[in-house]
Amino acid sequence: MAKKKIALVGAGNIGATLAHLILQRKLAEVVLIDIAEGMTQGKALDLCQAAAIDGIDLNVLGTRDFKALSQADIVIITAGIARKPGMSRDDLLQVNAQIIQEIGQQIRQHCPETFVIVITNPLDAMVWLMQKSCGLPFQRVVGMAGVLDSGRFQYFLAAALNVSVRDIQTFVLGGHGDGMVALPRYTTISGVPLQAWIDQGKLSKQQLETLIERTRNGGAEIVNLIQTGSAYYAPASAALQMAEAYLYDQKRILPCAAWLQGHYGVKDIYAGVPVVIGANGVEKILELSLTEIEQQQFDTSVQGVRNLIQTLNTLGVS
Ligand code: TXD
Repeated sequence: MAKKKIALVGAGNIGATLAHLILQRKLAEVVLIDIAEGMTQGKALDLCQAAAIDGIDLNVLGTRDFKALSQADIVIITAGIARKPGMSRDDLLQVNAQIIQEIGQQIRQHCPETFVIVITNPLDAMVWLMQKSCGLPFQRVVGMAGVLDSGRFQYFLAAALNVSVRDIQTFVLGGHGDGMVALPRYTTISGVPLQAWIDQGKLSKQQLETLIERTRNGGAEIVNLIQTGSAYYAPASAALQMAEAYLYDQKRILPCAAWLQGHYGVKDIYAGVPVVIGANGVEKILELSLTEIEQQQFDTSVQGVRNLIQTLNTLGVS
């Protein structure tokens, strides 16, 4: 079987971590594209040597030449600047928007059949801009955030309940910002609704609210600790799940930033919702019924995305 090819545009913290994970999972050959050419070629060479040590016959190319995008099965975008302490994800808007536009044009030119996973922040607005820039069908341009945010909530909840992370299923929806929407009503522990655990006194309402707030601030908590950048191991693992679902046609149900056309009462915008990812990209959007309060939270979160897109339009970026 022909080897698959994943192009990573951005060879920084997330990009390089993702490259190593892809090799370790023997998922695909890797192309690392970055403007920092020496760093990129150095990381690629190091990764090739790691693969040799691990007995993995997959190559990694490091380059700044976007022609290397050609024939990529998947393109994952981490290019851009990351947050520093005190910065919000929205503060990255203008700088990263220009980068996303440039990369979108390269994808349009070199690999118009690919599947694009955007990671760069502010995520939902960057996915929207990427789709407009590259012109690929909506179902082949998706954003990674919900898998990360859900994973953070999963980790906090497992620790609070002293259960395995493997037994927790949950969704975090909406924009990848402070308004993201955790859904305790759709959270289960080994199939048992979270509410049953609360009713049995295993978790208080206050504790739950604290975990949800910590999830919303999950990115800032790590930025404040690291000081020189933002989270990268968990974002890389989250993107890998999406890439595997696409390459292996797994029909995984994952929370991702997807194009909404009336789903959840929202039109013409990207926001985090549960989707089915398979060989055709975003194959289906799953509509969960939301309470009035959940819907209000979702709408507020989506409005935050609309505000960013409005700012881009005002800046003449679209
Ligand atoms: O859940 C999520 N989606 C978020 C996304 C989770 C965590 C981090 N989030 C965002 O991902 C973060 O706010 C940044 O916008 C991106 C990438 O984060 P990372 O930590 O990987 O940033 P780095 O280490 O600064 O790497 C960015 C790389 C760096 O090597 C630059 O040289 C490169 O991007 N870069 C470019 N590559 C190609 N082309 C262009 N124009 C370019 N500009 C910068």
